[in-house]
Amino acid sequence: MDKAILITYDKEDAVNEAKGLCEAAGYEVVHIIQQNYLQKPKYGISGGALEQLQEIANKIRPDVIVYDEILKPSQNYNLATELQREVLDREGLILEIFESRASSAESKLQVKLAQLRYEMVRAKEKVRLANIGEQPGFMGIGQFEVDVYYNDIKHRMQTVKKKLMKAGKQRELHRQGRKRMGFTTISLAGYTSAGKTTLFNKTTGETKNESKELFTTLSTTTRRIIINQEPALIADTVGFISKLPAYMIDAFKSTLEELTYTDIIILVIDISDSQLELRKKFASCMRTLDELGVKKEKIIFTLNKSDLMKKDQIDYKMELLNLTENEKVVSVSSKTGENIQELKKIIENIIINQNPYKYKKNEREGVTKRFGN
Ligand SMILES: Nc1nc2c(ncn2[C@@H]2O[C@H](COP(=O)(O)OP(=O)(O)OP(=O)(O)O)[C@@H](O)[C@H]2O)c(=O)[nH]1
Ligand SMILES: [Mg+2]
Repeated sequence: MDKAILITYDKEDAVNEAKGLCEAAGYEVVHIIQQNYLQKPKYGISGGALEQLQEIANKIRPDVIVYDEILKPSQNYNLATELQREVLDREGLILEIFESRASSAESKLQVKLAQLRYEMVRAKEKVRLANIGEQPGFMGIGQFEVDVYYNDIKHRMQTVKKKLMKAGKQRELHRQGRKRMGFTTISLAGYTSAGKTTLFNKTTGETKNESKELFTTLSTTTRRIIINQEPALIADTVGFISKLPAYMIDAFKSTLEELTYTDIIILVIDISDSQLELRKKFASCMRTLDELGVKKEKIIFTLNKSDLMKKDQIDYKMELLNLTENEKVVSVSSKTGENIQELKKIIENIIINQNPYKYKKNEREGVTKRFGN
């Protein structure tokens, strides 16, 4: 396994998440440098910290230095030159994970687009440096090569975007089809590693990959389940993470867009997280859902991993997230199956409320309501 030195914040949750990302990308973290501030102009870290890092890197000889924030191209260049090693910032790291995980044609395209955007930012910086007459540094290439390089990226981006647009249209058609057939659609959403796939497997009898590694799921899987004797569609989705640049969310837009059109969203929350992590991740999820234009009424707040917590701890955390008054809250364990029936009941009620006429009719005809598969 390749070795990494990790530069991150002086906080336990930041360290854990960054380590998780490194491991998901296939790096073993052999040393951690913690800083309480990470946005220093020239190297991202202070001169003192840089010296310390140089010393350690000479001893350990890591394959890569991971910087748990977004670095400007010039900062990345400065740092890599000083250390004579590859430097990977948070964006680059997440891109590596996405690249290794993408399996469907669409997710591969989405990752490609994100990578090209990442390159584009760097190409722009090269153009800027070339324009002010500075040696672009990176590869010591001149204005002409920079232009060629820039235009090439632009061109490739257009090609990928066109293909993605086609995939998006295909999705739209599927969506309309589902609507015509009267299917209720349910999507699982939540921070990466919250347990979406585990819950998906539990409710559908599927055996999709679940793992403690971050970003196990990158493409959407949809399955049919029966609610009130009617088929509904439930979809597993890509997880959220904080400090992700807008363009990356944008690249995954057509996948995430499903959340905008879905009838019900099961927001999976890992209740076993520390208070700090819990609040941070919750805020990050709510922000992303809001940006996608999801209505709050559609959300079922599902506090997962209840098997790891005592009841009063769960109650306390529910209060922390301001969810006590909300009737669409349920704590479950996707592992043991505890309270999954409760969750299904909430889904049932929402469906009945969303289609009052249909279900009144069923009642009159004496159809018994049942949820099962
Ligand atoms: N104890 C416990 N562990 C759980 C529960 N649900 C999920 N897990 C574990 O949490 C980890 C993450 O689960 P996943 O289902 O892969 O999470 P995800 O939200 O799909 O994650 P990504 O696809 O990576 O975004 C796995 O190791 C699961 O076994 C639960 O109810 N209790
Ligand atoms: Mg998953």
